[in-house]
Amino acid sequence: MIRVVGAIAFLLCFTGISYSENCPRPAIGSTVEEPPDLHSENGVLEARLTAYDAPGVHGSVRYCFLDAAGQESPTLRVHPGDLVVLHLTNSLSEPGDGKTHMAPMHSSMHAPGNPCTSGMMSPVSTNLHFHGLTIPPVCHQDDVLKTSIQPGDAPFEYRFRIPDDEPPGLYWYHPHIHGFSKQQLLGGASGALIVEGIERAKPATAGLPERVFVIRDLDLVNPDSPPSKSEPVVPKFLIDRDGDAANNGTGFGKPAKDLSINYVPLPYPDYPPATIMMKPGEKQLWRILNASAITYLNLQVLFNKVPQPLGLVAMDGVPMDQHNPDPMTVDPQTHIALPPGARVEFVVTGPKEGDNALFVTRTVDTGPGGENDTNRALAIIVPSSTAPDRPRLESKPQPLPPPSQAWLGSVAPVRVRHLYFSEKLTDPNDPTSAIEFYLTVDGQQPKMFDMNSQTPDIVAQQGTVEDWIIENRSQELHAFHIHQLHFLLLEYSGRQVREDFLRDTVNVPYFNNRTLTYPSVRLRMDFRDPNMVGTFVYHCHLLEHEDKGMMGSIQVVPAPAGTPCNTAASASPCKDSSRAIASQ
Ligand SMILES: [Cu+2]
Repeated sequence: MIRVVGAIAFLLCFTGISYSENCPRPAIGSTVEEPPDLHSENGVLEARLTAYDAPGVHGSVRYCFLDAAGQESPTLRVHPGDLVVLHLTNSLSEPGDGKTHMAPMHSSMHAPGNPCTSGMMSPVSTNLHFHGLTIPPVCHQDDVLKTSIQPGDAPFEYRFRIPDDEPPGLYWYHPHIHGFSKQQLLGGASGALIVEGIERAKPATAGLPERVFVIRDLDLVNPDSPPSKSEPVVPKFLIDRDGDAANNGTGFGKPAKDLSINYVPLPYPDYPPATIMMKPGEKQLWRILNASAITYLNLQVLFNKVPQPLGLVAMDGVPMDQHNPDPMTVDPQTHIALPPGARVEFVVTGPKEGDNALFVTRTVDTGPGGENDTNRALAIIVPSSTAPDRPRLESKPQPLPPPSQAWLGSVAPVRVRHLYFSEKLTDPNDPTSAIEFYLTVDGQQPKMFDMNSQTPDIVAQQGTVEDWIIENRSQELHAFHIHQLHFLLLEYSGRQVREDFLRDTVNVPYFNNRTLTYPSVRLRMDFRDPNMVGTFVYHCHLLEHEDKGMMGSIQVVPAPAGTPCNTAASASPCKDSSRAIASQ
């Protein structure tokens, strides 16, 4: 049951939003506006971004990035091959309590004051991670292990080139300050990045109007409210070990977090929906980013309570079916699960006049140790011939050249690695004691991620492909994410899956104490692109888990000299996969 009532009462009693401060937010129940766009020009996207914060309700803090024109968290629109130059200024002030918590997470051997090396990560530090892009893990490009910009630092320059073969699709940027990622993401510090040209890969999208919806989570606006009386009665509200509303298995009751869509808040307990305007019966490409810190989505579009087919064209920024000799036009689904960090792009047809149309998220069973991700409406879809015209994708696109590398599913892995997610009470005798979160290479000692460590947890070789089997030994879902690269999901919970697309973020099912083995996923990891040479991280994308240690580091070393694909000293990409062994 998705409720759409109560909006008016809610609007009257809600007073927490201010328009006079940094990072203003639209009113509850607003029409959803697209994020502002910054387009590259003549192959360059150069922009100024400033990180701001402002006090929110109940001691929370709002965060945002403003561009030079004062636009909030703009969508960065680029083409493959473009140069991106971002001048990032840190204007964070930690308005929540006015105190400064400078908590050095890195050894003093690194010069303080140098944003490339200080590793100083505090609530008022900032940096940027470009989630999904295959760009080098080095300072000024996509490093989050050392790069950290403090308030008062000179504008910090990000400068990188979008690879010529970066798949067209939806990517995103957000700060990645270890220990404080959750807080900043919950506050709204995130934005979309679109590599243009999806219509070149998926002709079914040519000429379609395009929408961008960024779904974020936030601390509850009304944490003390009882659930709406229109909901079924649920078990007594419990707090999970992370301090959030615990999964009660019903889809109702208090959620762990509220949601917003393009910053329009959707607060518990009545979830007054936002409004999406569409011309009746119009086909559109919807590009949806789950920028939540901890909330899973399970998206549906309902017309008169009937789930509508959503024609999937891309997941996690990568068009589907690109290696299939007989590609389907689109992959029709009636619901789409999206863990924090993931993206989906699909074709949807607008409702007819008179249809009762809703965009919703269904509950997700996050496990007995997980958070409560409830059923709720995101937006009413209003069919109207006066709905604004949206920018359209190119109607006669040049087809994208076929991929230059062999399909990942047909490349034999050079090794299999085993990793596992686990959690431990700091005091095993005290169930209320704090939890430590681990992501461990099997055989190594479980430990919280250490920003001071100089030793990578995994060393892999550029040019190769590996299979990783990742177990979940805890009783809640985790979302595995790795920077710099995509992978192919081969097995989920022991079952083979045949996916024709790549991901960079995937659910790992929880352990329910009733099976002989731990649930797992098997992933084929693609280390072929030379851009990823260097050291970077993999982690749980539930950011409170990442902040509390559920992360590891990997060093990708150049292929040895003399191998056919050696590009260690060369800028020319090694794309011929000649070192890869076809398995069939
Ligand atoms: Cu997790």
